[in-house]
Amino acid sequence: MNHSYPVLSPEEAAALIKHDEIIGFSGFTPAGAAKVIPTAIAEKAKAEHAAGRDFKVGVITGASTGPSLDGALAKADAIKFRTPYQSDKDLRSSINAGKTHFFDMHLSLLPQYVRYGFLGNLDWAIVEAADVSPDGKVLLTSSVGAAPTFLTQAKRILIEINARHPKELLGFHDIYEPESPPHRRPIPICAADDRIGTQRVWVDPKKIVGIVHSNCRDEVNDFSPVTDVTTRIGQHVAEFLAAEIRNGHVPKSFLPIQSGVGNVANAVLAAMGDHPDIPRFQMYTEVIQNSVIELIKQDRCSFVSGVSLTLTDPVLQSVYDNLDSFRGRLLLRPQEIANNPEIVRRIGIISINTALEADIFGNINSTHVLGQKMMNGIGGSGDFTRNAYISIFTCPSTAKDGTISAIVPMCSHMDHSEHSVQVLVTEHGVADFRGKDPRERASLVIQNCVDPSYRDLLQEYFKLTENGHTPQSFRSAFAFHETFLKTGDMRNTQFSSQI
Ligand code: 0RQ
Repeated sequence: MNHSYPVLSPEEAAALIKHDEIIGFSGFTPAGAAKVIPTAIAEKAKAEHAAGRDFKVGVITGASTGPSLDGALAKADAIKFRTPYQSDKDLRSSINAGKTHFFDMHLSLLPQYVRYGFLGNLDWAIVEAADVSPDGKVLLTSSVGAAPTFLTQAKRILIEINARHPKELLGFHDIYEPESPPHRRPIPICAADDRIGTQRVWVDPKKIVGIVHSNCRDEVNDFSPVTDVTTRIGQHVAEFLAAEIRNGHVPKSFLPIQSGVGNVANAVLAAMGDHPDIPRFQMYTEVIQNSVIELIKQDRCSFVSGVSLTLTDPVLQSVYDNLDSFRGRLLLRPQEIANNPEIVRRIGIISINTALEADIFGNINSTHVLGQKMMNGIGGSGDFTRNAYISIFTCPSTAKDGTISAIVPMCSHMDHSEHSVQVLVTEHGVADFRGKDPRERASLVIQNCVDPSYRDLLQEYFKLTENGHTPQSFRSAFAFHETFLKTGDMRNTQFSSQI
């Protein structure tokens, strides 16, 4: 049956939302996020609080969103809980002040958590779209994320039609939702460019209670310019992979690449494009950042499957102005499919993600600054790392003008264990952990990856105890972190001679 949907103002839409309800918002790093309705919900929350009434909602998204969603709701103290990933500075402050309940999740798991009811029943899906047909077919915008699951699972739906996104995006999405166990079948993707689903999300049009028109930019921040350090990291990754082709570990035709989020990942991809021995390649990734579009334009990348077009305004516009040249080379999928361990293992993805901190044995902290403060979240890094053909982590060897060593005796928080991490790369070089025991790993990291200003200290730590399979000193394992908190510089560390 065909429906015509009521057109609402953002305020009229926000008026429908009640205290304590749970909302699934579209949005992924932060492409395709709903924007005008969440901002209006934040205003409603402020008015409710001023009138002495409680008003907080559960906020679930695909991944991070920008100031109009996470920022506005955090500033209005309107978030009851938040998952699975964030990067807005106001929300981050609220989380780290202990005011917002945030739980950090592997992104591939979020949609099935919603379907299984682990997070409670979704009252609303609030989703940005380029178009919606009278029979309930929703054309998503610059990301898919978890929006299909929110749309199918929520009791009621509000759609933001954002005029910034052209209707010609039809054909750039591949929407597929797996059945729940015990009825789940194999996900039939055997190559990065396989299509298995529909072009739009199909919903019951009776659930759509209104549409709101908007015209807002995606709130993607600029990337930091490539630096000498990030270029050297990228060159080491590219050289390592070129050698893996030469020595026969990786097929000559190469394997699909997954690349993480942030400035370092952006620079690493650019360096891969520049390396003469890396063949034209495909990507099966999550976040499609600016450098990926450049690789497609240079014809270094033949096909990219991802979840979101996390592009700065001019780069997104350059894609929209030339949609036909990207058609058939760019595909957006749900995070549940893009990050699915089954597919990552089957198609042999080479994963490249960024660490905040690594320890000398190859454990990785991607999320917590000095073990306590949440940065963004684990995102998809675990989905890919645990299942990759080769899992690589990159990071600059130091942070904050050298006062922090990114390589420490023991990670202050652990996201990826030594069992899943195969290669560590800094601007100084590569540590290849495959087939190495913990002592061998530590020697490699200290020799190849650590900044020279920390090399002697880490060597001294490693020699403190000769005992055990993984030599550790309980007294000194966090001496770097303690020293930084006391003096502002890890280089002042003095280890206790007692273990
Ligand atoms: O601080 O912002 O104050 O300058 O951390 O560091 O070097 O700009 O790194 O932008 O590449 O992001 C891990 C955060 C790296 C990102 C992380 C400080 C440093 C700087 C940022 P400033 P850079 P990037 C799939 C993959 C987890 C999710 C993931 C991330 C700021 O990649 O969130 O991988 N990853 N998903 O100074 C204290 C240290 C530090 C440190 C760096 N050891 N201690 N501060 N910094 N190291 C995609 C998704 O899932 C969405």
